[in-house]
Amino acid sequence: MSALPPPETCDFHGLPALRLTAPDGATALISHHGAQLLSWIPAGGAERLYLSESAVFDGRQAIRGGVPVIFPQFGGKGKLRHGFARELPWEVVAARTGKDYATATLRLTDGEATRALWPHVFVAEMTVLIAGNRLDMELEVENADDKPCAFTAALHTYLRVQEVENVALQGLQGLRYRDQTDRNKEDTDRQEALVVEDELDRLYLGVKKPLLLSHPGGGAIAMEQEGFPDTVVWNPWEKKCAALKDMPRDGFRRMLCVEAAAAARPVTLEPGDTWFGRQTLVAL
Ligand code: TA6
Repeated sequence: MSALPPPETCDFHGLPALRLTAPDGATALISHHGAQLLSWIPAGGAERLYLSESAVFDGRQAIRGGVPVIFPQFGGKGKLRHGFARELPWEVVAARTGKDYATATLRLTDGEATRALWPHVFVAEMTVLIAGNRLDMELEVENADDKPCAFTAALHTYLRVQEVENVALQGLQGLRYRDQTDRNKEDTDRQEALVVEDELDRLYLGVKKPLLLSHPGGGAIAMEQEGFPDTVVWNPWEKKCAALKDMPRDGFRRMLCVEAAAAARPVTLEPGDTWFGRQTLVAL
């Protein structure tokens, strides 16, 4: 049997990236910068992730779109806002094409710069696996220090949509959420499906069931998460989008972030312990 070609390293807007191609034709593109997934095309399908046409690829700031890895702080202000993981180069530690999948793992460890912001010794690994119509993303964090650490994290997934006002997100009914556009006011979602008609920034708590994003006439996406207790749903809408320099003015219409997160309460790890969080997307 002939060996399957391994994932290739390529240049994407001047940054090194890894292109995964599964034997069934599914593809993914992962930037070493931030271990950020920038493209996912399921077998026989079309692009499912939103990547801003105005994204900046300077190897310093986070890339607007795809799946930024948020660690060790979700949200907040200052230098640690949404963490440093999305702004640093990760190292590829494994990449492989199997009989019916392709996968890669990238690693980030602490250095002087990270310890100045967050005083911990850690090993973070981001694994992406594609197979057919399925995408698995897993973030694993090991506390390699001799003291406990606490962090928040997320996979800040930007889903591509044709027109955000036409999509419906099901699976959140009955859940408590914090409205991040309104001083984190808590409420319960009573709607059968969430429809986006304005700025939206909600942190849903205790999300255990799968979610379904459907577009009329377009493919749907089912999403499941494990290890991440929360889900953030975000769309900046017109005004906030216009203030984002790395997004076109109508960019908000083409995306919806559905993020698997550990954000409401920090994850605490004892020395030597490991945590993982996974988000799975299935294109329907
Ligand atoms: O996850 C939602 C959110 O925290 C929003 O509040 C919004 O600002 C967004 O992330 C994008 O943040 P960024 O730092 O990437 O501009």
